[in-house]
Amino acid sequence: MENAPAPFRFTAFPFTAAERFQAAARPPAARPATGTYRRHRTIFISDTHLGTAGCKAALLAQFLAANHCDTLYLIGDIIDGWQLRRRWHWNAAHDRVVREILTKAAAGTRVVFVPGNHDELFRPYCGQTVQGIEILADCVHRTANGRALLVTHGDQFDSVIACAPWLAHLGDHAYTLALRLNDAVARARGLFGLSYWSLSLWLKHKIKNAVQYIGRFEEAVARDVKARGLDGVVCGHIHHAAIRQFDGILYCNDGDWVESCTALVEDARGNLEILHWASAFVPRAAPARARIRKAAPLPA
Ligand SMILES: [Mn+2]
Repeated sequence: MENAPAPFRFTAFPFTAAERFQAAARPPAARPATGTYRRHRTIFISDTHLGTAGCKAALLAQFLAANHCDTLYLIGDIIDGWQLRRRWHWNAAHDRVVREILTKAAAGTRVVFVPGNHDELFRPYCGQTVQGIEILADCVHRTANGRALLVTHGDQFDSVIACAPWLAHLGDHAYTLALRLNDAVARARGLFGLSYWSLSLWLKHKIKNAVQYIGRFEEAVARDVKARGLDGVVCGHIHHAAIRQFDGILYCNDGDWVESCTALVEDARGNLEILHWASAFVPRAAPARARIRKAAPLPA
């Protein structure tokens, strides 16, 4: 057991005095009225990138407060460890997200954390349970209608990251810049009472290469899952929510909370759908309600 990692302990998150002041000055997230709470069998979220300025932590905390589930899967890139080496960003909204997750775990929700590439620092702790949260390298989720879905972050399918980590980090820097512009646009729209809209998300959808990349990623994941003899997969990583069929394999991606603010939810009968939390969110309007984009009926 000499190679076993030391038990994981929560340590104080690194705050700066300025961040503490900013956090205290912000109003708390609008908490939806009790009647708007939604129950799901399962919620899958990923790519929240807590610790970065791009994380839509206030919306995420609001989503977690308003949506209950039996099982919550946190599918990687939840806390952005890469950011620790640059400028760590943490405020009261980021705190609320952690508190909502821990509250769910304490209240009996099964919470499973599958680390991704940005939070690979948690990978040595796979197999441990911390504060009621199971940390697993990956796992199989069985839906209410009996389908076996692989739950994994998905970075192992990304040839860029697998072959050249420096290329991924370079791309990450360029992306951080796009996200900063994104927040300026969001602030301007907020001043005019417009709903949140993502510049970087729009750009990515417009860029042909990105679309081709997404397609290749989705196919690679589906091929691997088919070879394992499973019915489908739920992953994240590429920040592009989708429910698609590939050659009899169900491919689900729960999106992200940096741009699109999406979650994948399963109801009591095993139906899966993508929940778009941001599109219905208008600043100063309360309570915000999620617009549900109905997925096509899936074979059982
Ligand atoms: Mn990732």
